[in-house]
Amino acid sequence: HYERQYLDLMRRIWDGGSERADRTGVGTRSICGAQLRFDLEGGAMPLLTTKRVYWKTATREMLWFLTGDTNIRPLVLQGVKIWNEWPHARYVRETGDDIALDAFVERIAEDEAFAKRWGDLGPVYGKQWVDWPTFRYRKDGLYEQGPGINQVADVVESLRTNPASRRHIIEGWNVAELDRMALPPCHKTYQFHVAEDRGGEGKAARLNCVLYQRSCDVALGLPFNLWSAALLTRMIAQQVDMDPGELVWMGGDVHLYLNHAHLITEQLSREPNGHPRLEIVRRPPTIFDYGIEDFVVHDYAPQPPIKAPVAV
Ligand code: DHF
Ligand code: TMP
Repeated sequence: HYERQYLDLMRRIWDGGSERADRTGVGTRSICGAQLRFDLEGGAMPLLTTKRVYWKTATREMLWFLTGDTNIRPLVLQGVKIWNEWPHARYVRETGDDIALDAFVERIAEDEAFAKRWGDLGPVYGKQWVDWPTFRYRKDGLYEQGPGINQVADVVESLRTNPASRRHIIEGWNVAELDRMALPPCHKTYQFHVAEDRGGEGKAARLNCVLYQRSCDVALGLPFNLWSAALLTRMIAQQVDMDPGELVWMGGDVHLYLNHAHLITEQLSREPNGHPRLEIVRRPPTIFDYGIEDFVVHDYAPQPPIKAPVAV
C-alpha cells in the first residue's frame, strides 16, 4: 500500500530521529533528508487513510495560492482555519492586544479594513507563484518595478512548447523577500518532468513532479502537502493534455513535534485501507479557472481524524 511509506517515515523519525530544540519552542525529533514516491496513474492520490485528511481544505488552499492572494480572509470566509495562527500571533505581538484566536478570526471575517491591515501573511506562496516581483533599469540608470512573473502560467506554457526541458520550475524561495513573510515557504520548489509516451496508440506523455520541501511537519503538514502536490500535478497535466505520472517528494529537515506523541502512537497502530481516487469533473479553460466543485474524491473511507496542536 502506498501509505506504508508515510507510516514508515513517521516510525523512523519517532524511533531514531535526533531530538532538538526548534524555533517554536515545542521541540522535535528530526532527520535530514527523505524521499517518498507515489504513482498518480488512473486517478490515484497520496491521500492518507489512517486518519481523515481534509482534502477539501487543502484544495481550497491550493486554489487560493493560484489566485495570487496572500491574505487569509478568503480562506476564513470559506471556513479554512489552517493559516489563522500566524496573522494572530503577529497582531498580538505588534499591538499588545491579547485577543483570543477565535475573536481575531471573527474580526477578519467581519471587518474588511481590519483584514486588510492584519490578515496578510506577506509575499508568501501565492505572490511568488503568480507575481514574482521584478525590477528593470531605466535609461537614467535608476531602476523601477517591472511586470511580475507568473511562474505557473510560464510552466504550463513551457510544458506545452518544450516538454523535454529541465527547467519547468515553480519556486517559492524568494531570498530578497523572506524577511517579510509570516513563514518562509516550506514546500518551496516544484519541478515538472515529462516522460514521453510509451509508444502505445493514443497514450499521452506522462507528467511527473518533484517537490522539494525544506522543512516538514510530518504529522500535520505532510498529509496536506502530499495531497496538494499531487493535485497541482493533476491540474497541470489536464491543462497540457498529459497523463499524471509520478510524484516524488523530497524533504530536508523532516520532523515530528514532541507534543504529537498521541497522534503518532495512534496512527502507527492503524492499517491503511482502500485506494482513493480523484476525479476532475471538468476541464477549465486555464490553470487559474478551477473551482472546489471541480474535484470529486471516490473510494475514500478514512479512519477517524486525530487532532493535534500546530506549533506556531
Ligand atoms: N506550522 C507547523 N508547525 N506545521 C505545519 O504543518 C504548518 N502548516 C501550515 C502553516 N504552518 C505550519 C499550513 N498548513 C494544519 C494543516 C496544514 C497547515 C496548517 C495546519 C492543521 O492544523 N491540520 C489539522 C486540522 C485541519 C483543519 O481543522 O482543517 C489536521 O488535523 O489536519
Ligand atoms: P520553520 O519555518 O521554522 O521551518 O517552521 C515551519 C514549520 O511548518 C515546520 O514544522 C514545517 C511546517 N510546515 C509544513 O510541514 N508544511 C507546510 O506546508 C507549511 C506551511 C509548514
